[in-house]
Amino acid sequence: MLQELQGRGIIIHHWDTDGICSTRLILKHLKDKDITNKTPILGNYFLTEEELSKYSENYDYVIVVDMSIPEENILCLAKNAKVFIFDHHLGKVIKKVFHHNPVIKGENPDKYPSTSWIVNDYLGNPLNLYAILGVLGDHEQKIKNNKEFFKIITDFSKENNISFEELLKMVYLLDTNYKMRDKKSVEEAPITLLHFDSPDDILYNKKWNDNYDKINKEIKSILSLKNEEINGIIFKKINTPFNIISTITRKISWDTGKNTLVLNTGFFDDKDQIYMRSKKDATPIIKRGKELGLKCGGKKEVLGAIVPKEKTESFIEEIMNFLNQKEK
Ligand SMILES: [Mn+2]
Repeated sequence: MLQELQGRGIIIHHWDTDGICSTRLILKHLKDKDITNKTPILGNYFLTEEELSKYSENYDYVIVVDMSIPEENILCLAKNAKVFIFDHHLGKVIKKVFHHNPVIKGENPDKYPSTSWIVNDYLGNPLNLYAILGVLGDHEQKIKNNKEFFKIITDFSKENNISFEELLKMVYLLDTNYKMRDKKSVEEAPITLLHFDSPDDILYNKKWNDNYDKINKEIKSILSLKNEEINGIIFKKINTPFNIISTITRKISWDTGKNTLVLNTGFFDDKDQIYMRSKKDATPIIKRGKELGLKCGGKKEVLGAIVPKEKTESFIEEIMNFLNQKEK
């Protein structure tokens, strides 16, 4: 279906490894077309008015990848362009466009662990490095709990003589682009990958390795600070200009096995970043955030939100209450 598209196209993708690799797969598939790629302003799970008008007026088709942007954004894009969505985040089906997301159609998320996997499958490609890196990007070490996919990855690494650690390192390197707040480099990454022919090209990329060292230093220093714990919930307040809140949250929640809530006051001037990993289904609190008019989204056990500073305290309190409620 994508092959039949005419005119100018644009891919709007998530800034992380899964978004970058999914975009790389689509760009390769559509290599003869007039197509470009952009990521939203880093940290925004929506498009601004300016982005919306630019993208809907200048392109014949828009492919949204690995991002659950608000329905009204999608409908706005769909006024003048054909819209396709490939995603695995929670949300509701947008019927007016081509919305390929097996997870919201009721499929088991464990069978569709990344957008790269969904895209690769849709394109009918054989297994490849990029399909795998997207999976690993979204799950890291946790993929070991998904027997089916851990086997796929282990077999792939044996056949291609790449260790699991090297695959994981590739993910960290690709993710450095957004963590350094470098939107342009995020957008260049899928194209860079098109020109690579060996995994070593990723592993030994100088810029990504330099980024990696800087980010690691910041993460280490943040993790070395003592965590606050309230009723068995880890609450960590950080103040960093780097886009590492999801990494910090993951690390703490996976290391402690506890519900984890992180607040970063250092990313935006007028807004805060909030990130939560829960042991129970996060859907109700994501829904609540949306009711409150906050920019938020997430997955099975994850909430990410961007909150005007004056609303931070009350939303943190709601998340705490949500985490304290016994599961029915
Ligand atoms: Mn993803």
